[in-house]
Amino acid sequence: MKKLILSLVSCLFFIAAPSHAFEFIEDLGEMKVKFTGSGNTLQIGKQDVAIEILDSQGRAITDANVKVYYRMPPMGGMPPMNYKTNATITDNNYKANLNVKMGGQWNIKLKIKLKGEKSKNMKLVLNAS
Ligand SMILES: [Cu+2]
Repeated sequence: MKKLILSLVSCLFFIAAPSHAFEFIEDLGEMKVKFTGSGNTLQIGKQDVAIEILDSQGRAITDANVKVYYRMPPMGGMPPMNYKTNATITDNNYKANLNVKMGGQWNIKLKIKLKGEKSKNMKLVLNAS
């Protein structure tokens, strides 16, 4: 199952990111979420990732509350690693600074809360290197 997810993820990279940047787009009900980073995949160490949220008309939603959770599941006697950071908005884009402590598979969850609505999650798996 992990292998399947990873190969799906690499296919997405191939389709969505021919150059040096990853980009994932998902429709979460009324909003469309675009998650991008500057590397081919997550880099080990500190980096900024960007989250763009568009409404059904394609207009940027700039007053959402956006949190990025990133987690490495437990492996070989290593406890799970859990991190969370708040994204801040600049120029219609939410930015979050991640500090990825090690290479391997990370589960990413973008938790997005629009005013007066329940929060919605976008989940993906990235292989940091
Ligand atoms: Cu690990």
